[in-house]
Amino acid sequence: MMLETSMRKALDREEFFLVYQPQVDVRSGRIIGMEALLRWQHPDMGLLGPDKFIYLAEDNGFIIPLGEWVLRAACKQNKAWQDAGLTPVRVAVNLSSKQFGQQRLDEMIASVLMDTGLEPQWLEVEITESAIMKNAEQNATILHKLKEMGIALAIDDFGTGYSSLSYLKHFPITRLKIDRSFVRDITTNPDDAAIAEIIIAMAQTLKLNVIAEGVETRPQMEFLSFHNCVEMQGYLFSRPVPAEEFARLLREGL
Ligand code: G
Ligand code: G
Ligand code: MN
Ligand code: NA
Repeated sequence: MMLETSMRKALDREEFFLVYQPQVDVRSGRIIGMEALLRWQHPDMGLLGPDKFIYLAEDNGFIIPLGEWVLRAACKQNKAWQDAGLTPVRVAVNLSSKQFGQQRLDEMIASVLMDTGLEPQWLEVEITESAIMKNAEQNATILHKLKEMGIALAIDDFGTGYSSLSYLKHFPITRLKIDRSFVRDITTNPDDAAIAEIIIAMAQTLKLNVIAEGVETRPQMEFLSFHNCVEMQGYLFSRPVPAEEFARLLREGL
């Protein structure tokens, strides 16, 4: 069966699942959040990452029900962990630009929060610069509604888009995620180091939180924390892990 056809059946068959990657405050060493990342356990093709099927779902419209499923599953899981007495943390969910074309994205998100009982402060949505800019005016309206609801808004892959910085003024952004392409060679490439430092300084000036992605080594971590970026995500701390394992990390620490 074509991947595109089997995708529609896969939701009913519960072949999709989420893994969670910790976000850490390196000052305390504590988990302060997690990014929910989609996986597909395909019956014939094995485990598929989003790079294998998200673009198809975006092309054929399936991203709308799939994106809602992801949000619902992430919020439900986070609420369940809170109810079980685990340290409350926020969950970050990736949104596709196609979901903004959806009528009433803000209402969909509000109803998921209502249904799951998760308070909005524990949800963050991640959007790329290009997704925001695709339909800037309409998106600004939606994002302001999310902000009024108390939901956090992170810019994913920050620094890799082609957009002007002026959108930072017009959108209610709460966090910048330094793209991992700048982090990779941060200790050896002066240009990457300079870019990361500028993003951190800009976030401070604009009173935004900043988190570094793709942190894999201690020297990268030390460079970033020396330059006042203390929130990090990457293999140095943990890979994205299944729910049961994430619960254990929350309970016992990293
Ligand atoms: O988890 P992984 O490193 O394989 O993710 C690869 C890409 O897929 C990342 O850019 C990530 O933002 C994207 N991605 C992961 N989960 C989701 C999801 O639930 N929805 C959307 N739209 N993108 C996702
Ligand atoms: O684009 P987005 O930031 O949503 O993508 C997150 C992706 O980054 C996930 O696919 C995740 O598996 C991957 N990732 C997370 N930590 C690391 C890391 O330390 N190194 C690398 N190379 N990839 C990472
Ligand atoms: Mn992301
Ligand atoms: Na990213």
